Amino acid sequence: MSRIELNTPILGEAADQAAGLRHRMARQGTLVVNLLSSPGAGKTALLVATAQRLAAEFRLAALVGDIATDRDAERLRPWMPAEQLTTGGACHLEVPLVESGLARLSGTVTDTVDFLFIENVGNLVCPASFDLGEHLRVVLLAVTEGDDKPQKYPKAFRTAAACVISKIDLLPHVPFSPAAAIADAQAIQSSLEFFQVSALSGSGIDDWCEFLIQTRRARVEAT
Ligand SMILES: Nc1nc2c(ncn2[C@@H]2O[C@H](COP(=O)(O)OP(=O)(O)O)[C@@H](O)[C@H]2O)c(=O)[nH]1
Ligand SMILES: [Mg+2]
Repeated sequence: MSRIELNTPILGEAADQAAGLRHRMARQGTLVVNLLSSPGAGKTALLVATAQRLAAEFRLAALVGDIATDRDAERLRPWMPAEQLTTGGACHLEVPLVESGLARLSGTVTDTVDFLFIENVGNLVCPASFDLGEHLRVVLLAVTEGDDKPQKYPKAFRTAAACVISKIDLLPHVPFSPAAAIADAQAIQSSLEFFQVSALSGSGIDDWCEFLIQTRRARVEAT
């Protein structure tokens, strides 16, 4: 009986593309950070708050995925070069779209950057399955979403290295237990690092930015 291998070459090609991008970025000293969350958890707001802390010392750039519009790239451009990746309906980003964004960025970013942030399409399901060649995957969970989400969307938490609990300024107004969310996420992946931040008040942003700097030092500066 003959056997037909389905998917394998395509998945192999995608893995090679992701590994190639990761290696190329590490060699030039760029830490690639892939941000995942449901829509509205605060990815763009976190990037603005991050840029406000880091832009004086580091070169930053962003690629922003959305199904439609370039509104997030517009929001980020006062702070860093940013290009929108419009998927036209697809629920996640893939490496070829990231590469096309990088090619467009090279029009404005002549030098290599220290941090490349990729804001994924708002969705806790599909983006978890696609390696974009990042060095650091971060999942955001806003306190307004409920502390039960890690167990409901385990892959996003299993594949991330860090979890940002966002909008903590709203904690007094919503029934959300950071301890419960952290315990559930740790049950999925014990090595997750947690940050409780508010992009609005700035609370927790310094620790988050220090983590980014240390991760860059460990992952790409030495290569
Ligand atoms: N209270 C509060 N609101 C926030 C915070 N971060 C983002 N938001 C608001 O949440 C909404 C969605 O934020 P946005 O950054 O667009 O989320 P994204 O879709 O994940 O990029 C906007 O109305 C933001 O102003 C925060 O730390 N605290
Ligand atoms: Mg956004």
